Amino acid sequence: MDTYNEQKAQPILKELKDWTFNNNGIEKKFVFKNFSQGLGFIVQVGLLAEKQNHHPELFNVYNKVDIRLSTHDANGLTDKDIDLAKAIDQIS
Ligand code: H2B
Repeated sequence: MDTYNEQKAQPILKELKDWTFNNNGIEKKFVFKNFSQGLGFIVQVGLLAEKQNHHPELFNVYNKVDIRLSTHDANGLTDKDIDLAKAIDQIS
């Protein structure tokens, strides 16, 4: 599967909302009112991930949720990550 390096990812990042390229993946930080809102979001992201059979790295501290997307099988950023990022943008 083709991977995008930071330079190749630039035009694609413009189609996404506030994702940044880092360490061969893309990352975004979300802040919610409280833990419960953040947890609800994590569950929604989990359902999208299951639907797409592509899974995010999730990090949660109280009302904050950090998401990192990269394709482990390809060792980098692929269209699978872009598709999941677009779906996450739709629900956030
Ligand atoms: N998610 C991510 N982020 N990277 C992968 O390489 C990956 C995945 N592989 N979800 C999938 C599942 C693979 O392990 C299964 C067997 O399709």
